Amino acid sequence: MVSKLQVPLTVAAYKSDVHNDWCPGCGDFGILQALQQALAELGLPPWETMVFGGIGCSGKVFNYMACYGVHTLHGRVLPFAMGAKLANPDLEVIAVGGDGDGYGIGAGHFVHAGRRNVDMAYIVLNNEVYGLTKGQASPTLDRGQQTKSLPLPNINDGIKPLALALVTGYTWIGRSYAFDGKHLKEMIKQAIEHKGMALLDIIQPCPTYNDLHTAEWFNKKVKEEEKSVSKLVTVEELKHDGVIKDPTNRDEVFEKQRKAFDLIQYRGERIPIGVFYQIKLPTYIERMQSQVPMLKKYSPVRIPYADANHLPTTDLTDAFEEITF
Ligand SMILES: Cc1ncc(C[n+]2csc(CCOP(=O)(O)OP(=O)(O)O)c2C)c(N)n1
Ligand code: SF4
Ligand SMILES: [Mg+2]
Repeated sequence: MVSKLQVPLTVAAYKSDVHNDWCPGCGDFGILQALQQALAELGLPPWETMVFGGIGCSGKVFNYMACYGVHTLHGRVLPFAMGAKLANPDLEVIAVGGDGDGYGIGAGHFVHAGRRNVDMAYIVLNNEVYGLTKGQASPTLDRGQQTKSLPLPNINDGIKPLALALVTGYTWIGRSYAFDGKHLKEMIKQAIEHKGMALLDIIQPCPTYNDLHTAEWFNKKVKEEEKSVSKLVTVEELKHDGVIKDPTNRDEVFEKQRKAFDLIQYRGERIPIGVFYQIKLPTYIERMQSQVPMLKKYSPVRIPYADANHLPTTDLTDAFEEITF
């Protein structure tokens, strides 16, 4: 269990002095700031927090944070992060990557992370393009859309990541927006605090390559009335409560899954944000502990492998005999 600090932590405690090379106006800035604020408000010590990065502009989030972190391989942020959490459940583990990273090349890991339900948060910065490699269509760009790097409109359908998360077992599923700092910070806090695998998909404008879904498009100014009309609507405004009260009640689970699915497919003028689905189910570690009782006492990194005389605590004689003969 990560210890919560009594003294207030400031956002500055999570800021690194690494030079930031994101483009001006990139939605990633808002997400980085909200993540640092969320960690500070939760009082999670930077030395017990690990942020893993995928490959892409989004994968650099951890570079700009003063906590432990690993820049992983393209599409492999989840196995790295899950491995760290399983080895040392005392760490707060957060994986941060892009839509190309997680829903494209990393799609296989995305599916299996759902059914494992490791206790961690996965934050996806969804800009519908491969930003770092100059704006090719990502798996979330819809058919017929043509962003500025595409010579012709996209011929593939876009996938719905939240729907994929719903059918593969993610136990907390939410969406937020990069430039709604208040909503985003609260959603990040909830995803981190949820005990199980949380997916937070964040709509992230990429002003350099996605010229269709810009910050202006999401928050359109109506000139005559001089006011902004947001494209976003909260699930609460749409009268949806996705939190399962009784995980053993199959009727409740199916009904809330069905409603969450309807909202994910929502074809209204506005795009829903918020928590679509949340259920409390045993985590991977809890299921492991029921089979390997020693894990209740020790996390894997703390299992004593040798006694005071430096002799191994495990008798490997039988195993060696099997290997030799
Ligand atoms: C195995 C492999 N294939 C391809 C690449 C090239 N590559 C680097 S980043 C990237 C796409 C990143 O897109 P996304 O995950 O959406 O992140 P963004 O830059 O949009 O934040 C690709 C294809 C790579 N680094 N490794
Ligand atoms: S290319 Fe797009 S996603 Fe990458 S830093 Fe620039 S604006 Fe952000
Ligand atoms: Mg992207």
